Order: sequence, then structure tokens, then C-alpha cells
Amino acid sequence: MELVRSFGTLFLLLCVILFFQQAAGRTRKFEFNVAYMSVNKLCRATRIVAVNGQFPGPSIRIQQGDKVIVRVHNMIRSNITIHWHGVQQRLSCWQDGPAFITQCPIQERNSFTYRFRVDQVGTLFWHAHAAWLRGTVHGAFIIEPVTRRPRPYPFPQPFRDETIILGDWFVNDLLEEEERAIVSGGAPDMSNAFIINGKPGPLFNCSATSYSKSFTHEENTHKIGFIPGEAYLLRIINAALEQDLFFSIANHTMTVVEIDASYTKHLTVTEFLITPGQTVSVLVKASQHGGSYYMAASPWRSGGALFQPTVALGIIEYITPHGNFSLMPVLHNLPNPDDKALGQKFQKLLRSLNSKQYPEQVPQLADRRLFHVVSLNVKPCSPGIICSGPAGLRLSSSINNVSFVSPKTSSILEAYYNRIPGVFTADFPDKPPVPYDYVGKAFDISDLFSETGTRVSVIPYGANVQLVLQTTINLANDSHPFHLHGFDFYIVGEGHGNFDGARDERKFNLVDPPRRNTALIPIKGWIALRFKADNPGTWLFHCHLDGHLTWGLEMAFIVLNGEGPNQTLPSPPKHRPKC
Ligand SMILES: [Cu+2]
Repeated sequence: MELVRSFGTLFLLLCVILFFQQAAGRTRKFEFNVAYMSVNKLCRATRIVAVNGQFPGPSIRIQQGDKVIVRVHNMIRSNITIHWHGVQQRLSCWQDGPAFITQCPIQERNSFTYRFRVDQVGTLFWHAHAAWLRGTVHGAFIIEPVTRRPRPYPFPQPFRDETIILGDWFVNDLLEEEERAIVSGGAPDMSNAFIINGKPGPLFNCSATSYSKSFTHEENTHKIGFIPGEAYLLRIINAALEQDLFFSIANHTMTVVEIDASYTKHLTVTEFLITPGQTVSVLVKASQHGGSYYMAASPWRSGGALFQPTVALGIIEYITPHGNFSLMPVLHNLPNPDDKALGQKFQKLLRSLNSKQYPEQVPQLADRRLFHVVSLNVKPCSPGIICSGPAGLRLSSSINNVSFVSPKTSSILEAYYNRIPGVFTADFPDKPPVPYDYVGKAFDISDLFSETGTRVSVIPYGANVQLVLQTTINLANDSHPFHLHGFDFYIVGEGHGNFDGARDERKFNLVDPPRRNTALIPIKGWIALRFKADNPGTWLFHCHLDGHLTWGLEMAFIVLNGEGPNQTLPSPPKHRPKC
């Protein structure tokens, strides 16, 4: 009897230990081998860089509170880093990943181990953050809620969840594409196709001899099985290098429940726009009795940029006791790529959930106001060479007339931490040097030269930052998806025309604005973001179209330390790459 009782006590003790271990988060280890591989797509073999021989790369699926350890081995002949896109890296800025911003890149035949804890929940992704490698070096980063809760999600438990990674496919080597764009000084080549989980779908008929054969071909077309009556959580990620995309499904509506790992009020839509760098999770009820239905990733023309006038299709196939006898999946009317209003509508409709169980903390006041004017520009071409930008010049891009130049000898974080002079200057302007009518006046090319520099904006710990981004009509009426590292921000307002603080701030939504890490600045318009700068370190802020990134459309914030260890950037990892 005594023995039984002590076993009982031991068992109870074990349960308590296990419970607390789970509550404190587990440690999850992953190995990433970065290497070349050959992929057949669009009738051609293309050499790509991929992780563990997979494209898209391996999914990381963890639980909220877990510690993640990823050992990255670089087996290609270029530098690489991995960025955990949307992971806030609280007090772990050294693990964020952008090359020359928070770390020196991992050189060939070298390794680096990333270690960080994740307290967020939802759908994010990881991608390379060096050169254009992110085009093929990317994968899902899914953080599940702690499942022992009776209701882990703020919506009905889905029957299954499916990850859908959208991308663009280039038949040429991406690093060569990038080099060509840099040498020519003009706009980069457009992609050759869009893809859903690596597959372009039946509109790219290649290996199959007939249309009906190609659409059932699993190799070319991504398929998902639906059981009638069940609810599915689709986690959609736009990992494309260059393209804003509409996502839609024939004969099905979608209820948006989460964006960039933040829960939203339910919003039912027939299509939505997703920019590179964004994620959108939707609940889809399998409302049909049977048959097959296309899902589509179709382009949106945000500005003057060229794109493939084509569509990636995947298939949702109903699984019924009688099998599936549909010969041809149902196709729907796709959104018009030139419908500017439709593209920009979705962001305006989003609201954070902001419930008792999932409260939001929107900064009600701003103590640091920044006004960033985003412009396309020109730079001189190399002497004796005519570039393929406007008037034989080189295309460039700037924020407040500063086109970013990446350091080469040290990361900005290292230079800040170890006080290395000459790497950056702490004088990024809070507003444009000369205000003008940003959306009204077309400039002469000679007025479109920008400055260059590695200039950062220094923010005191805990400041409530208001960051207004304004687009211009310089060279193109572009919109830009801007991504902030280290923080989520609230989109408290957006509008058409020039931003006017006195008029527009009064209309800000400070109750339930959407919280994201990547926002679309409207064409000929502005967007207002707010965030609390309570995570010390160096945080990149940039356009998530890689062509624009190459032209210098990025800047960095340094958030200073506060008081005590919980507000202070820890020391760097001992074994980190050298520049
Ligand atoms: Cu851009």
C-alpha cells in the first residue's frame, strides 16, 4: 500500500514537472542545409538554392513559448543569412538575420546556429535575407497556440490546417538576375510564372500532352482535399520576390481570422490582396457537396511595373464516399489586375480582434513623430556606360531622399554594440529635407537624384513611435509593401493624397486597428503606423519588393536600451559569422 502511495506521489510530481515544462516552452531543434538543386518547371531545368533539398523549404511548426534552435550550414558559393520574418526577437536582435544589419552573413562552407524564443501565435515564414536568395530559400513558420487550453483559437477549431505559400518563379538563376539588374541599372526582369506551393498549375502546359491531362498532374498543380461540411484553416503566405497577389477560390467565401500572426475580427471576403511579406489565415467551410474548384493566385498591378499576365492555379478537390468524378474544376472570375481600388480595399477593412482574452495595446499618444517619404530616384551610371534606367541613368530609391547603402565590414548592430566608427551615421532624417507636393507634381529627371548613405534613426527605449509613410508619383505611381523587423505595428490610418497631420490624425483608429509587420502604402497616398519601441537593437525597415530593396529602399532604426536586464540588449552570441 505504501509502495502504491509513493508511486502515486511520484506520478503526480512527474505530471506537475511535465506541465511546467510545457508551460515554459519546449526546445525545438532544426537543421538547415543550404545547397544548390535542380528543379524542372515550365519545361526547363533551373538551378536554385534551397534548404534540405526542398522547395518551398521545410516548414517550422512550433508551439507558442517554444525555444527554437536552427543550425544553418551554407554549402553554396554565396553568402547567406536566414530571417525569421515577423518573429519579434524580443531581446534577441542578434538572431534576426538581415545581412550586415544584425549579423555578418554566413560564408560558404560555414555554419551559424540561430537561437530564439517565440511568444507569438499564428502564421509567419522564414526566408533568406541576403541578395535575392529569398526567392527560393523560404518556408512556413507556424506557431500553434498552446493546445491544452480548452479553446486554443478565438474561432471554431478547424478540421485541418493547410499552408499555402505563394511565390514567383524565374527560369533563370536568381543571383544572375540580380546581377543583371544591378549592372544594367534598369528595372529587373519580370518573373516567368506565379506558383502555389512551388507549382504553377495547369495554365503552364508543359510536360502533359493535353489540357485535361495537365490539370490533374500532381507535379504541376497543388491540390488540397476537402471533406464536405468541414472547416479548413488556410494559412496563406506571400513569399514572392516582386509581386502583390490576389488570392481567391471558386464558389467559396473565406473568413479572415489572422494576419501576420495577429488575430482579427472575422471578415468574410471572396478575394483579398496579399503583398510580399504578408500572411493571411482564412477559415473556409467546405460548403459544396462534391466536385473540384480552382484556387488562384493572380497578380495586382500596384504601379508601373511589368508582370506576367498569368495566374497560378491550385485545386480544391472534394473527397466524398462516392469518390470524385468531376472532369474539370470550376474556375471563377478572377480579380482584374488593374483594379486599383479592389487591391487597396482589403487592408482598410481589417480590424484587430482586441477582445478581453486577446487585448491589443494601441499607443494612444505619439512621442516621436516620423514622416517618411518614399520615392523612386535616379543615380548616375558608371562613367562611360549608358544604363537602362530613364535617360540612361541608374534607377534608385529613397526614404526622405536617402538611398540606403549596406555596410560591408560589419553589421550595424555590431558597430553600435562595440562602438565601431565609420559603419553608419545616426542622422537619418525624421522628415524629408524639403517638403513638396508628393502626389501632384511630376519632376524633371534632373530633380530626382537622391543622396546615398548608411544612416539610421535612433529611438529612445519605450518611445511611442508614429511613422507616417507617404508615396510619391516620382517615376511611377507605385505602392510599396513595407516590413518592420522586431515589432508589429498598428495601421492606425491611411488615405489618398498628401498626409496632413492636423486633419488626418483626428481620424485615426486607436481602438482596433489591424496589427501587422508588413503594410501596403497606398498608391498616391499615405499610411500611418504606431508601435512602442520596447525592444532594444537594430531593426531594418524596408520595402519587401526585392527590386526596390536593391535600389536602396530601406533604412534601420536603433532602439536604445532602457533600464535593467529586461530592457537591455544581451551580449552577442560567441560563435557568430565574421564579415
Ligand atoms: Cu517598393
